[in-house]
Amino acid sequence: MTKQTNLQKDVLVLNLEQQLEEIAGQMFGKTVAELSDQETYYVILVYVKRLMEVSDANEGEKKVYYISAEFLIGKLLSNNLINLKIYRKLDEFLKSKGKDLAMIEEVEPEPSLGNGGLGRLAACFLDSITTMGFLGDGIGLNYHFGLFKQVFKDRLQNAEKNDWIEENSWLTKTDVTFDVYFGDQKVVSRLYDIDVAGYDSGVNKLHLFDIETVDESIVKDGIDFDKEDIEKNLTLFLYPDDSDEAGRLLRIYQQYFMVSNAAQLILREMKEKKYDLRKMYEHAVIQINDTHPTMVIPELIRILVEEKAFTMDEAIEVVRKTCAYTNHTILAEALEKWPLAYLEKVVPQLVPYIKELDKRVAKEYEDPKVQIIDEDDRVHMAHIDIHYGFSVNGVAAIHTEILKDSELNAFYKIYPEKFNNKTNGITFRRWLISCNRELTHFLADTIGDGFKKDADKLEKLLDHQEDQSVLDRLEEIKMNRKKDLAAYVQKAEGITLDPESIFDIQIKRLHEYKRQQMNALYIIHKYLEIKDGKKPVRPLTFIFGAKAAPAYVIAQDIIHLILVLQEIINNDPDVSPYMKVVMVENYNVSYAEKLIPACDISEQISLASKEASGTGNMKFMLNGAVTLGTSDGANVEIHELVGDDNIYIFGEKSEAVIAHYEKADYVSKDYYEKSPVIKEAVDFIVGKQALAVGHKENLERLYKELLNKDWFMTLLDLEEYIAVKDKAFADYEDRQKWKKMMLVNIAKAGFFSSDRTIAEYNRDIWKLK
Ligand code: 8GP
Repeated sequence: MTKQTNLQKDVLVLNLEQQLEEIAGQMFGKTVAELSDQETYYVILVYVKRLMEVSDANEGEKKVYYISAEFLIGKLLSNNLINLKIYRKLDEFLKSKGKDLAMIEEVEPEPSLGNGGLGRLAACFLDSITTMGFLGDGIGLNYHFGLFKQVFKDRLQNAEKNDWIEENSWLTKTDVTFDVYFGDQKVVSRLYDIDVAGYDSGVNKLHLFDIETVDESIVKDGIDFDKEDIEKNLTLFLYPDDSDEAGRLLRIYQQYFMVSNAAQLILREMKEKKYDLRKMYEHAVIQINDTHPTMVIPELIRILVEEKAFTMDEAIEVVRKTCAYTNHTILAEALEKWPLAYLEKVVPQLVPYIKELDKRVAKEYEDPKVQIIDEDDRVHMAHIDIHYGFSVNGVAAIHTEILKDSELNAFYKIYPEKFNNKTNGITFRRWLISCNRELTHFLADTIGDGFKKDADKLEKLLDHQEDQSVLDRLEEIKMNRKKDLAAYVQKAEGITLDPESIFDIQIKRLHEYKRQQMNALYIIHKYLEIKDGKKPVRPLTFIFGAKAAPAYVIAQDIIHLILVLQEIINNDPDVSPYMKVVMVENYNVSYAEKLIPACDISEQISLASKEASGTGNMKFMLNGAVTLGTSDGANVEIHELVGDDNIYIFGEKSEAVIAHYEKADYVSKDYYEKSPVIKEAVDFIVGKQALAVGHKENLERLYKELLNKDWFMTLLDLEEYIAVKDKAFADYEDRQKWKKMMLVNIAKAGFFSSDRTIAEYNRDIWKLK
């Protein structure tokens, strides 16, 4: 980038006030002081986009392309201002015009481009890749309604379309279009870009492909639409319902659309830079985020063979050296296996290549577990990645070990050198600097602001463990965030929270393996204790936030149970002074940014072996919450870092859980019958009180599921969970001890910066300069 553009940026920053006044005049014919918050947001948006446009792009001889079905980026205004280092300047200017930047941030709609952990990780990675000065772009789809909006009606989750794209947005329409073929059917794509600004660094891009014929008006009731009209529906929703064949086919259409565009974009950039395609791997590395982008492998091979005169052997070799795969889950349901017939229908041109890849594997290896196409003619997408990529990584130490030892053991035996661990991380720019300004300022005053670029510097806080004023300030800041949250929840949910109570929070996608139902059973247990006259020393507040996949019936039932408990408990005058339950509606990134800083106890209670990593656990720790969790995912590494005294760990270990699955010897009813405490809590689900408020069908189904199946072993750990949780609540009263725990958790969080994770990806996999 030339000096000229740097200068341009400096001038824009220097003239921030004049620029904003000018844009306000052009857009609305008003001065900044006269603008509404909404208008002010649009004016700032235009200004910040201009600033990023003239910022230095990151440069390099090699680029990482992070392909992902989701990018859960959250609102962008605050983060962009922080990363561009103009937050304070803008804040002061707006104040002088009688405006509050925090209120303006509220106006921004949250992009609906992601679902859960894997999507949020992709967003943190883009921030860190850019901040660390690497050349790296994200590639995904521009979903118009993305993930559904959750609305509670009659204590049930309803799904509505999430209409997030406004006329003025962070998206920039480019003139890049590609032809994408589904067999003989041609569609034309259009690229939209979102600039990604690094912290005190250059910019990269998030490339989002769309189709111009998309028709939002075909979505009628809730989120229903004609699944067969690909030209109209292709980029409407993220993870469209796949409970029928049309839905599953649509997912394949989306995946191919994503990777065909990605392959064309990458090859175009290779050509523009006059790189030798035969050495593509020296200039490009493709990180395949879970299996949704897997078809990029056969697609690239196909193009190299059909259009670039490569032999099959040559194409396979080049692509193998370019592609790396990240696994985010061992849940069978998430390991994609597409019937060959579906691929024949959607992308017949890829099928000969997939068959060829399969044939080569079959020739070399007999083991049925490592074949690409199985006996039922299903294509195992992860197997393509593992055979035809150069790296396979898990996302936390224990997860990678499980992949090596059990889930992918047959592959590990063939390719031990491909397997590596990359423990997840989070960007501190969003999950500390942006969401908890007061804590950030206090930390900077106490230990210097080096931690903003080098997260390990947070450890300096350990020198202040005996410093009473530091401990007291941490407590005070936590109280301030709890008050902020209480005010917000009052407004958003109409529920009054007591900031003096303990805030116990479980926020994540709803899934049986994450065991929100176990938390609900604890709440029932507590409720009955209080009814019995055993009151907690201090009131307790249990907060949930979770969306359930619309086709996942039991997950909906668990939401229903929690909403029923919320109703019963909050309206029971004997109990509500001592405990409250709230399930916040439409939990998303913006809500997380309010909930996490206000949390005392972070619930990370998945069945050991099932949560690949978790990243919420890291965000909570960084904001001074103490983890109550199982030995699962990154909890294990948090435990190692903070030591036994600064975390509450309970439950069966992963080896024992895996053994239960192998021997098929877990019988939930045995636990129910053995323990009066468990029995009482489970029976409550279908007791008179619950049925008076809730729906019989949902509650009975959940009850039966817990008693007769309980695939994720809720009852296995329930008694220990109750004991350890009670211990944590009791310890909270030793305020001095608790404040030190908060301090140690913050101090030890540095390891979980996504800057560290990205440095490791680069060192071991990407090798960018
Ligand atoms: C999540 C894992 O469940 C979580 O433990 C991990 O921290 C996160 O990925 C980032 O690595 N997995 C998913 O979000 C996931 O598998 N989503 C399915 C929709 C594909």
